[in-house]
Amino acid sequence: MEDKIKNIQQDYKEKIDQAKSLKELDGIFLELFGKNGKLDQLPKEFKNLSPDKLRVVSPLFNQIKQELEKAIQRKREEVKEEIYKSLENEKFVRQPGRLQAKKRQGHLHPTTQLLNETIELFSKLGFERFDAPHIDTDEYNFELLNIPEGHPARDLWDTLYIDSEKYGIQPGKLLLRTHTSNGQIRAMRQLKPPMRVMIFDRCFRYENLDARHEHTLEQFEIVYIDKGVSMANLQYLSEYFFQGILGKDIKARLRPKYYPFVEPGAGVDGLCIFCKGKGCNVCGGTGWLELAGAGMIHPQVLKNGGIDPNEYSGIAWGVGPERMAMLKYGVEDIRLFKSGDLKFLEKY
Ligand code: FA5
Repeated sequence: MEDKIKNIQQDYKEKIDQAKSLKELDGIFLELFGKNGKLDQLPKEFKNLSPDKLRVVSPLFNQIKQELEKAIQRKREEVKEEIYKSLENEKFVRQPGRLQAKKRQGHLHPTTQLLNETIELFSKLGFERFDAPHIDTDEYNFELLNIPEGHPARDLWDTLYIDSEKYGIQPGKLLLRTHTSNGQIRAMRQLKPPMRVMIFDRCFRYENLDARHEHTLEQFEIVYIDKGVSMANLQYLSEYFFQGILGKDIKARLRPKYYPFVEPGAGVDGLCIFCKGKGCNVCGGTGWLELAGAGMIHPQVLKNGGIDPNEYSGIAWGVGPERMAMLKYGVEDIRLFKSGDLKFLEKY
């Protein structure tokens, strides 16, 4: 039995020394220690040995078993080391990982898409972008637009005021603009007629939030001043816009509506895109949806902008791109637009 154990030791020491791969070493390990492996089977034969013999054979067996196990482990480390060395000189070709290959493509936000379409429509008619500040004075947002302090019309805009005293400005005089109309007077003073401008971007209101009201909202407004501009232009431009965004069959309707900076003022309705005028739940059975506010610029506002109302007339027209996007894409709640919810945004 001792010879048998020593022979196994001899044979396998050589085999282990000559092994060149981890796979070969795994095979050797199984031959020795696996089920029915050479060393695994040996103890079965120990039962025939005398106790004296067993006292010699048993420790020898354990010693050689451990030696072979260690020899395999050592050789494994050597083989690994050689593999690492050989890889140092390899040139690697980078391939995209699975995540990279499936990189998600982003797209423009639905409100931005609608805003861009609107800008494109009016650019074709010669309207140019005019920027007005988001943080503005009471003067530009209200006073110069015929809305002096204490005027009841201020209630139309729930305003977020800034603690202006901190900045050395009289209290209540600094605010977050409530509408893009804050750019009207600046545009008039800077550009002089004839002029066609688009004022757009964010506005802010101290609103009770619901499915149609946001505190941070988009607006898009045009100001068109020239000789002989009339309500007919307003009707034409409203229909041009509705048809460009919502479809060729969407007519526009002007209804009297009060805004202090226009006279006459108009609520601009679009034919309901759902029932096409027949009357449904969305339009409250009227067949029309109010989509914009507009009117002929008030003579006093023209004067405030340095323009002679006897020589020129103008129209101002403002719409909420988010409300338009709700209609166009069938979105039920305006708050989804700024929710950052990717499941929602990916649909558009
Ligand atoms: C105005 O803000 C006027 N400056 C529009 C105007 C311009 C009138 C030029 C005359 C001449 P109004 O408050 O109605 O008007 O808002 C205009 C549009 O902004 C609304 O039709 C609506 O589409 C959008 N809007 C108003 N409030 C909100 C809100 N809280 N959330 C989302 N959209 C809003």
